[in-house]
Amino acid sequence: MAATTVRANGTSATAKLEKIPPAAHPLADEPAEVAANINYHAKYSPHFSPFKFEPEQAYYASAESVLDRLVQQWNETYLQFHKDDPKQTYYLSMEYLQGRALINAIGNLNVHNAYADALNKLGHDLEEVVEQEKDAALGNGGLGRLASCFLDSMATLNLPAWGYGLRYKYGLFKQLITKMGQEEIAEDWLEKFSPWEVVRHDVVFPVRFFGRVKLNPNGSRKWVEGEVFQALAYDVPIPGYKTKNTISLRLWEAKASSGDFNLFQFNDGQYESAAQLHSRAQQICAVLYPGDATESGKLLRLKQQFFLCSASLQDIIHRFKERKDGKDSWQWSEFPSKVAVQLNDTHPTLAIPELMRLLMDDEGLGWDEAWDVTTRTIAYTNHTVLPEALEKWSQVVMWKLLPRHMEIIEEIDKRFIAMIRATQPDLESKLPNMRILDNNPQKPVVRMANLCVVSAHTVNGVAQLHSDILKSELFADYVSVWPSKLQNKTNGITPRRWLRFCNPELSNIITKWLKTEQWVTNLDLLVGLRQCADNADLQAEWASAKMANKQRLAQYILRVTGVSIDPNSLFDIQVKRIHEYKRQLMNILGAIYRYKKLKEMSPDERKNITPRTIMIGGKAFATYTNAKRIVKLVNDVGDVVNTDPEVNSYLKVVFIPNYNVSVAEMLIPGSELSQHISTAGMEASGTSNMKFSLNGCLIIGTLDGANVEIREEIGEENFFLFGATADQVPRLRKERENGLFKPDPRFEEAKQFIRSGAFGSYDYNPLLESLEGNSGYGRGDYFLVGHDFPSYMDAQERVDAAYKDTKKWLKMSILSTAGSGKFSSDRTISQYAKEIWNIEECRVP
Ligand code: NBG
Repeated sequence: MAATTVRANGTSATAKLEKIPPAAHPLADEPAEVAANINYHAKYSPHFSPFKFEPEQAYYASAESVLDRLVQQWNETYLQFHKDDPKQTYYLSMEYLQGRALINAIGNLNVHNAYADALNKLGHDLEEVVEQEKDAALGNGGLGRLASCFLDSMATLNLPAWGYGLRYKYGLFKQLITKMGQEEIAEDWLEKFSPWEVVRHDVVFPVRFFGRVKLNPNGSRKWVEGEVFQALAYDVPIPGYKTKNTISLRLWEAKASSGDFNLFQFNDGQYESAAQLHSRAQQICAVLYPGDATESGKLLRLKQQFFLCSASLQDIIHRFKERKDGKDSWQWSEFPSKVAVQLNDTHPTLAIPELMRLLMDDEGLGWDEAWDVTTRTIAYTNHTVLPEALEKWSQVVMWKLLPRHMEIIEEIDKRFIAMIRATQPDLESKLPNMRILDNNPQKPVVRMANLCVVSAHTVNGVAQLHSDILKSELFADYVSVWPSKLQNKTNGITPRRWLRFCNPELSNIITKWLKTEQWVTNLDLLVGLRQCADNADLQAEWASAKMANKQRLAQYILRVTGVSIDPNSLFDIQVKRIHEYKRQLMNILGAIYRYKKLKEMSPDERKNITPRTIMIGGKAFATYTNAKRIVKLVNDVGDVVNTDPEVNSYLKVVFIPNYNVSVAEMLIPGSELSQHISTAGMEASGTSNMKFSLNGCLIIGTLDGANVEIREEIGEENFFLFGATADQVPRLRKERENGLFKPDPRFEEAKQFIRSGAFGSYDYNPLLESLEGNSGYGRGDYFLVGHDFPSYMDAQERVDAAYKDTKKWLKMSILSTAGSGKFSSDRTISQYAKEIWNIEECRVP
């Protein structure tokens, strides 16, 4: 095999390279021309010394070859947008979890096979080449991945839209599992370079921090002095699926200018102070979510947020004015008919006062006109109801960093109060909670979510249940003021990355049985599988695809953890950020109970047990101690269970290290059961639940987030439901406080087993304490693990029984895929386009 020879020395590939003459074929789609174009890049866009053509070199040359075509399509798309001048959407997000780009790009461009053949001619294997790419992980979890799925759908639907974000040097950390548990190490995705970004040296905007507000003689105000950095644009192409439309993800990088470099000081040996502003510029985009425990950490995060908002809005205004230039007369009031700005959570809230400032102080608009433009332009998506995740910025810090914006925010707050008093005096008592400023003298803060609700024309939640909770709880007071401001937009995922490309085996079966590939862009067509869910041939094909994916996954697990798992066991997976509300602790307690029971059984009794492999993966925030203890516990349980010869053919527990987009692409196709078991009312939506279900994986879960809708779509008989509902949670917490909670013996037994030292001597008491007592900080089982545990274990028994009936299980699996059509991000984005942004497709012919 070519790939193995290459891995051995790379010389065979170099020899093959010699035989293919390098030639520029930017639009090649025949393997021979593609190979020539790859070779062209290997020769004439060199990044390495010329003697090697190993998988790494092949990756960079292939990516550059793909970029040729993307650039062509990109330019055509820009041109089309320029010509048609449609209303455009600008999606502002502090996070994008793009993952790898190569396999996605050649899939969307429909040149996958051509690249596979071309690389073969060059002595390489596409799969191995693809593995060379580092994940672009400029995000934490669901929120960032959602933004990336949205970009894919915007491009595929030919929508005139842009993504804006920051070009962090270090994205999400790499998770290392050691004897101590999780360790974080910096992941430099730009270490060599990213072939997917194009720096736009002509797109640069100044961004100011600190300084003061100057009052002009005419009464206008101007923000002056302070520090000024340059925001430089790096564009990443986002190709649509089988369309020429290719849109941009514009990532800003902070720079200081050469004028800020003190040559005199430098020559005088004062190297640090000579380049002070340069090193401060580097800090801005150095890391995603710098720790904010310290004051300087908080300041840095606020700087990042403002940097994104200011650069993006200047760019948006610049583009708007560019179109208007040369036209006889135009008005700022037309701005909202050309521009829609979507705030992805509250992180880019400063776009609101920044747009006000740019319109008033730079463009000379009055308050009322600027406010009218701003509020008709901006919309806000809420992604959480967790109080600790609702951003509140210290007024003291804000006055220091952004004095003009604080003036504007105070004015918005003042006018909001006046409006309520004038129009809804009955809400007077609610005002302290509704207003933007919280002037608590101990710690005066700005409530970013309130600023968004007051200023945006539309506010949306991300699943029906979540949107209902926003209306009835978090934002309930605003509903009577603006009855139609709150909407729901249930999240979605791109079917390209999350089925078509990550699971080609299953995709081919679906295409064969539906007799069309249209489902890739019209996911509702999957319902067509329902009528053949009982068909023995389909079931056999379905089972063999699943088995192939499970085997691939088992090899991966062996490679990264050293644990060998049995592809004939039930593959049960929970992967997501580690958080107490997501209740990985319940999962591992269940595994512990299962282990204990297995130990107590006779060999004959064990023979009736459904063998299981429980896989748990996810990153814990570096300073979140309980989350880290959970990671440690899963690893410790795995160490004991997996090496216990008595039971380890019936149970394995594996912690999957460094969960990220690429790992998800491997895990999800090989999964049979996945756990989405958050405390009801706490997970806004979840999106991995959609990915698993789309890939024919059954869900055990609570009535939370999008689980509710998934269950509705696929049928309740195909969903393993358990646990309290969202409306019961407050009462259950009260009852617990009043000492009325009676734990299930199974729950007590599992905890006791940990305390007995069965999984080592690590001190798990602080973690277990969180489940004890009826009240108190970090106690009293706030997430209701104890309450839901018995119904969870019962549901797990139903899973074991169902898995024994292979035909039934396969039918449920097919029905999961068949019912997942609603969860395409194409559906979500079409709804945003129609119901929030009011934009239409602008297709490159
Ligand atoms: C997350 C929610 C998820 C949801 C994603 C995408 C934040 C603040 N929220 O449930 O926890 O699926 O957003 O909407 O990261």
